[in-house]
Amino acid sequence: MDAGAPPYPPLEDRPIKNTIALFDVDETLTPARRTASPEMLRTLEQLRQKVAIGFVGGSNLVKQEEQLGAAAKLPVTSMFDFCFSENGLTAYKLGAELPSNSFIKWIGEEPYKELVRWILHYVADLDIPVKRGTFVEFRNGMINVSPIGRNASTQERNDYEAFDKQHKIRETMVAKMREKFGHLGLTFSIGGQISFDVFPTGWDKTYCLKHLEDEAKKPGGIAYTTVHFFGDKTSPGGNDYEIYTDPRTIGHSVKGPEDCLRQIRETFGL
Ligand code: M1P
Repeated sequence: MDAGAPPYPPLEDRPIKNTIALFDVDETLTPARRTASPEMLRTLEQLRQKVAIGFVGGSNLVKQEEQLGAAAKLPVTSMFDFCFSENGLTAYKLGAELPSNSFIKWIGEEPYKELVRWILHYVADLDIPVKRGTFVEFRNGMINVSPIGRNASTQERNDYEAFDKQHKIRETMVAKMREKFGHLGLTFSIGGQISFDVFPTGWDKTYCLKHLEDEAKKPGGIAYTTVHFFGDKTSPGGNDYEIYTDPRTIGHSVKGPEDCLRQIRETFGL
């Protein structure tokens, strides 16, 4: 998507106007935590001429800006009709913010402090090869917990991911948290390489579908009757699983950005 990208038809004039294509970000539109390829950006541009497009990511908007917007030298909110950050807890339609929701308001300060206290104690006692900084990242709609810390470099991430697969650090921690904090109605979701997300049950990626349903209720709004979703973590426990299996979507499981490109072309005849 360069500066001279063609304008897009208004949503109501898209050739297939009741259809939207939604994409996960990491390992679907981009390699994990890296930027989208020019080919991916061009393909999204072509697709947007036909149907509405959106992304739905677990990360916050700043990271999606780095991964998608920076690659295109455009604000990410101008590249997609719908931007759903933090599973849609922060949402934009055509560059304008939609109503948001907050994790801290939902959980309350005291239970939150108890949660963080437990996490930091647990991480302190973990014996893993490397620890960096930011073990709990506080976001609008969730917290993100990382045993190695979010300040890990790319190499440290890759090494940790392999270590975690072998020693099941995150899986074990999540199982213990489910036991300890099950009563709070939280979901624990391992979506990336070094961390897991914690959010109220139901605030998974299906949360963004509420925004689409709201569209139909607006005067002259569009009812998105066909919602395609493309994601890589579509197995049980992965952070794409719920939306991938939701009866309101047509799920496409991808093996990475190359495979995603292939499936977009095949699905939409590009
Ligand atoms: O989008 C998948 C995940 O990406 C990041 O995970 P990690 O840093 O572990 O690779 C995080 O932003 C996480 O919240 C998100 O679900």
